[in-house]
Amino acid sequence: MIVKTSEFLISAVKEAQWPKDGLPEVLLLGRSNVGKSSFINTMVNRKNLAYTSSTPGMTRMLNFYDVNHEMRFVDAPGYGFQKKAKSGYEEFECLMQEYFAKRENLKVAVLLLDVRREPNEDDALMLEFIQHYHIPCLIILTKCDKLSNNQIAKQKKVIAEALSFSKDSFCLFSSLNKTGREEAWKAIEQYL
Ligand SMILES: Nc1nc2c(ncn2[C@@H]2O[C@H](COP(=O)(O)OP(=O)(O)O)[C@@H](O)[C@H]2O)c(=O)[nH]1
Ligand SMILES: [Mg+2]
Repeated sequence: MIVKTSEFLISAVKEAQWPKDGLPEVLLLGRSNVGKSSFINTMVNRKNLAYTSSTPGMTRMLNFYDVNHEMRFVDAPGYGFQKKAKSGYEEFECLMQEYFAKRENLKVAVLLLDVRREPNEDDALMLEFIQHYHIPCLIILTKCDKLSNNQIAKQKKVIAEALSFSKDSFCLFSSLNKTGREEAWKAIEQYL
């Protein structure tokens, strides 16, 4: 994908605010701080299109970003902080269920995982959730700049086993040095 234009559209708190057209959407999912906003910025070659924040859990909305008037990235709230506030978790679940169940624009879910971490229960649940709705799922391992190639190879195994997912289908990504950007675009474009 050659990105010519990118723009923030809306932070939607309810379905009525979702864009009304047929453009394909790529949903980004992952624990707070995994690098979702940085991923969007890297993919569209912008520094601050998506807001990178150190205060997770502040948003209960879907952020829509247009790319080339051809497709959209949809940034979901990070998960993994909800246990502290049950009501927050239910809100997250409702929001995601509504989007998954109703949104015909949704073409692929991109699950971001920190390459350094073993996936936890939340990650496994998120993957089950995606599979339950029969949405194609791409797994991107973020922050690859933090590990050596050797360590990355080991982590790929650990993560694949934890999620029963093929390690060969992982995209390795770094927003810091932009590795994996082309590969991630190629993987995403297959679904658009
Ligand atoms: N070293 C490194 N840091 C990253 C990378 N991606 C994100 N970060 C940092 O991780 C933190 C959280 O990133 P952010 O994109 O806001 O995560 P989000 O909560 O999933 O949207 C920020 O301090 C980013 O600068 C990466 O690929 N490499
Ligand atoms: Mg973010």
